[in-house]
Amino acid sequence: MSQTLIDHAIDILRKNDQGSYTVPTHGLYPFQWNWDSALTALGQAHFAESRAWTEIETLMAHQWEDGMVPHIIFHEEDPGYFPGPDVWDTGRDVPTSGISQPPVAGFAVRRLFDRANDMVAATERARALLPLIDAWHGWFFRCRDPQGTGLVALIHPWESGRDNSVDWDVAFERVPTEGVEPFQRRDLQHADASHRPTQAQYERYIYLVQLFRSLGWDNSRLHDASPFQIVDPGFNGILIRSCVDLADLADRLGEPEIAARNRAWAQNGIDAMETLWNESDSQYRCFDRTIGAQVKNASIGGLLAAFAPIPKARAEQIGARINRLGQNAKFLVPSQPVDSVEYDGKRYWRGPAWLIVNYMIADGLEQAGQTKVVERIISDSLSLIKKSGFAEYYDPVTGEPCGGKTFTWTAAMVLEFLTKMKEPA
Ligand code: 9WN
Repeated sequence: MSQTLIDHAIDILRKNDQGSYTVPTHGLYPFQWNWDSALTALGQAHFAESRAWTEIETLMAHQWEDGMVPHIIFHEEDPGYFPGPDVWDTGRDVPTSGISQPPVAGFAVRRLFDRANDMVAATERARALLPLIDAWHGWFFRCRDPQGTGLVALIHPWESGRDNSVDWDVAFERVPTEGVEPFQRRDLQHADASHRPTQAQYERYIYLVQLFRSLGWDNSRLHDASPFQIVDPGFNGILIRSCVDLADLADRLGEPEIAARNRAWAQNGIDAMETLWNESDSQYRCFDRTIGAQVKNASIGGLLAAFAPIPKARAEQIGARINRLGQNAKFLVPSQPVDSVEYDGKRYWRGPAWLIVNYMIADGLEQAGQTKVVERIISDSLSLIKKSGFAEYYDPVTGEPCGGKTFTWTAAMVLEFLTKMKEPA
């Protein structure tokens, strides 16, 4: 069984490979996405080590002069996706979007390096990526944390990677829709409307894009100008983990300044993360920076923070919380608790389980010694694949496949999980 799954996963990664970057899935997402690529490289490394490095190099080749790494790179024209390059209008030679995405590349590069068979190539390629990722981290702390709190804010739900999370609902009410240019969504041609964000959410997504565009995509202005500023523990957990991993790599590659800088960012972030802890939920919560208050919701964002080296006691509490969530979710980890009023088991980030998030939570909890819950997360993830194939995400109660099919990062995570866990025959 394992070998069949491995062959299937490799087949998907190959079919979605465009040569120097990989599309998340044909049709629905026909370009390169930022955190998709970083996690995809981990899967590629199992059968094509050099190609894995290329995936991240292609992403970083489109970094902006200010350090930002865009969330989409529009390598080729494709009218099948909205919003395309004309809506973003960022003025790049190869068009890109104008916001970023969870910076998981620092973690991915370190993992590629640790596992490399060709150490000469790995050293050379990691050394070239190191200053680029360092500059990206610096960009986040400069442009998304201008007050120096230690934690960065998202200024668009697409930046979070968890586009329609319940976490954004209240803050999103404050984003107006007046002046939004008429548009036609393309996602509904490829996926079931009941699995996707609503029209009202899309209008606000586009309002923010238009606002940032009107400010010339000047990142020294966007944070303060945005009516949407959310500090997400999951996003910050990814950034912190990438800083820690980049620092370790920098030490090994003889770059002490990069190491020291990233270690300091990580430590500040870990200290500040404590302000997001919510004792009654036994997990972290988002913080709405525009009004200065915690978001009253306990989503997977507050669990994903465990990807960072948070205090052991916090990791234990999160492990226990995930176990409790597993009492009414057959398949861990639901992106929104099944017993919450807003839960919607098929609608994207409002309930479904995602393998990439499972992977990052499992990895962080494993480092914290939470073996039992990690085993359940991995076993549930593989059960979903066996039951429903390589989907974009899954209903955590029924296991039904949702969103896009033959999905790249899902396949990459299966290769990762199968190397961690011996399946029963
Ligand atoms: C917008 C590609 C991306 C993921 C995101 C996921 C979804 C895009 C969309 O697909 O977002 O970036 O158009 O819905 O939410 O996490 O990177 O797989």
